[in-house]
Amino acid sequence: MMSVYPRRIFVSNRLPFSINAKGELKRGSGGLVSALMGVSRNESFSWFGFETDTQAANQLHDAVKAVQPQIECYPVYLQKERYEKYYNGFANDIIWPLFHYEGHLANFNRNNWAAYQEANQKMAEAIAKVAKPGDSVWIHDFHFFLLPKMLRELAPEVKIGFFLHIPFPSAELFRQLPVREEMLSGILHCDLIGFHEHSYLRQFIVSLKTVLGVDASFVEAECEGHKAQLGVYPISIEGDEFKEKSATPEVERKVQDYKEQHNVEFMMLGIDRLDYTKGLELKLRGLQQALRKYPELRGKVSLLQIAIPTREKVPAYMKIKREVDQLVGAINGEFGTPSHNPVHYVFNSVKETELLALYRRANAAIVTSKRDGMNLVAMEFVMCQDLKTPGSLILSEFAGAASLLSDALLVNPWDVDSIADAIKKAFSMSEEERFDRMSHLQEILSKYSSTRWANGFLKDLEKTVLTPIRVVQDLRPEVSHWSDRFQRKLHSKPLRILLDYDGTLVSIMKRPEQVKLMEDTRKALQELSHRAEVFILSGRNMEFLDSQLSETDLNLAAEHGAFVKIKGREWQNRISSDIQSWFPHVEKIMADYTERVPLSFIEKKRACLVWHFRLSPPDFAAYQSKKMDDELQLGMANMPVSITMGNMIVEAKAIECNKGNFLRWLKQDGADVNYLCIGDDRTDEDMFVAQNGEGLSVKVGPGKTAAQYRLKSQSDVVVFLNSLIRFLDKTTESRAASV
Ligand code: GDG
Repeated sequence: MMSVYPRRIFVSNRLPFSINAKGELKRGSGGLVSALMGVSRNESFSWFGFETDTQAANQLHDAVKAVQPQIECYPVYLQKERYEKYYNGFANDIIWPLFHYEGHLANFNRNNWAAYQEANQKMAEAIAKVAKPGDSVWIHDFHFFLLPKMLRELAPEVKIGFFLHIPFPSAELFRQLPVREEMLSGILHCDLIGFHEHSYLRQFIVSLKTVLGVDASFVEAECEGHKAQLGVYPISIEGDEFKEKSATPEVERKVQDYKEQHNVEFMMLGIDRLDYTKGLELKLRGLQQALRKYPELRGKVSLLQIAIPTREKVPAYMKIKREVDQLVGAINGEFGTPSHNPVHYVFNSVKETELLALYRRANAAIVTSKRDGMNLVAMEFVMCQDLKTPGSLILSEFAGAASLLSDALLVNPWDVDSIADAIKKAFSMSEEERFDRMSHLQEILSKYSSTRWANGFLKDLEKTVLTPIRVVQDLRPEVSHWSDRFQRKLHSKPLRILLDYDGTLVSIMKRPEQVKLMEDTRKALQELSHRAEVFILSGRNMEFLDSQLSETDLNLAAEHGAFVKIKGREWQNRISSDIQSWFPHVEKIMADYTERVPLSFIEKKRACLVWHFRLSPPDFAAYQSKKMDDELQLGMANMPVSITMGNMIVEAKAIECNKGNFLRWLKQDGADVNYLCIGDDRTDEDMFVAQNGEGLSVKVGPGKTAAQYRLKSQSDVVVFLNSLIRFLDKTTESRAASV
């Protein structure tokens, strides 16, 4: 046995092993277990999962090790009541319906959300105790959206991969989720995120943009300085194993039994958990329509539907069970005869040999999921087919498997005629066509096994290069929450404070001219200016800053620092570059776009031109703004102007109009002070970067930043300023007392 270093660590809701009531060790089945066991056949690996039984939690690690020495199984104990809330209350009751486009069934509840957070945190802590730098941690599925971020905080040097086994829904649906930001920013701390299908990845990217404002490509998303690779990795099954297992004499005997029991010309098979996503009622309606539309099928076609009981106490599941029961009765009532029932319905699971024999016996398998991440049943049916007597696969185009299995008879399950016609087609299909389709399907699945799937993902994860991430610390506005380090910086030297205006001291308004400084903020600024040197550093022009702040003792810097007014003096011009070389050209281009985009307008200053589109139709204007940005970047490449896209603006400004440039200019006087910079938007990042890790920088609101700290929202700023005043007074008093 080869031991690999760095190690592979797998994480799933439950472990692949359990201990039953008799104390026996049982290995789980299912696609994921086979895939991961397959990939790690000759290597040691670890696996983490929840366990609610204390005894099993204590015994599992050693019990597994005794029979499979290469596996380190780590059960993470969770109290039954907490597990219920996290697993059923949040994962199954919120994420599952919402991600399968059944948003009306999602029941959001803050207590269950708290249990989900707690479960993710517990898992992160358990893994962090074991994982070493460089190890790869592969997290599976929707139970763990928060785990990547939590684990990253505790073990920053492990590689973290995440695979979603269910669809990722459209952004329009995803944004219904009350905790949408937390879920997305949690997962973005991965190094690699994988999906079954390209369309799921596409929807994920749209959600990143809509919910977090993060621009991502199909291969990469960057957030808070960390890069996550993105990819499509359709899962598969161990096809050859299924082929072999389904051709054993034991299975063959069962096939013969079934042929005698189900003595019907054309037997269709359905194997689904009785879940509302699987579209059982649509399948039955499709069969009903086939029997109505094509009388020649009556008495010759039947459906054996195995419905595996699941979540039986949940109302939505009770409802679908009632509907299926009724439909089965109705169809058998309408088309049954004393010797034939068109639907044979089993509400129970079957043993593996029975399952294999049923796959082999069936003339067709029928999958009509409304949404399904992949659907392994369709693949298993294909690989169990004997090519001497091949059957047909009827497959919903809303199952991820449809993107791999294009030789199936693809149906839109919402269209009863589409299902009915596919049943008729499968029934009448020539042996030659069945062979062609099935042999092609088998060829695809033999070349692409679950082991390959897992290997492909792991190889890509192991290839990723860890981007060192700088964690932006949350800063609560009240002094009692400030860290010692933060407090030391504040009082070690006199303070020079640079404050942005819009979005920092005043909230962003639809119309910039409507902005007004609140009285409590003005008062705080005035007070602060008696305890520190305060600069209001804004993109606004001199007239505006004068009109809003003239009666204060503040220093003002307009047009991103191109013009400065030190308290008690006149405005001073810092520009030395040639503005005329670019200004008229940029103005002309912006005027063209203003004509094209309704309600956009140009704000003209002395050394800046700003094109605003905050009132315009958002998607159209966002698209035009990107075109404008391209055009300006290209056209003005050699001019002393910088072009940037900001929050609903495109801005062209003289190179001196830069908050970083202004900070460097201030520093030239060599004063022995600490700089505290606070701002909310992209232009403020220039000053955060120019601080070079010295002093203190605070970003206001969400989003990527170079700042060290973050205040949650603009309304926190005034609370913070008042706390700062009290803090400075207190430290001055204690300094005076100690002299
Ligand atoms: C999730 C996604 C995605 C079923 N009944 C019996 C039985 N099974 C086995 C099948 C198959 C598995 O369970 C079901 O897999 P699916 O893929 O169809 O569905 P989910 O469990 O919902 O899985 C899904 C999958 O993750 C993998 O990424 O494909 O879309 O929802 O292996 O054989 N096995 C036995 N008796 C049964 O009665 N022995």
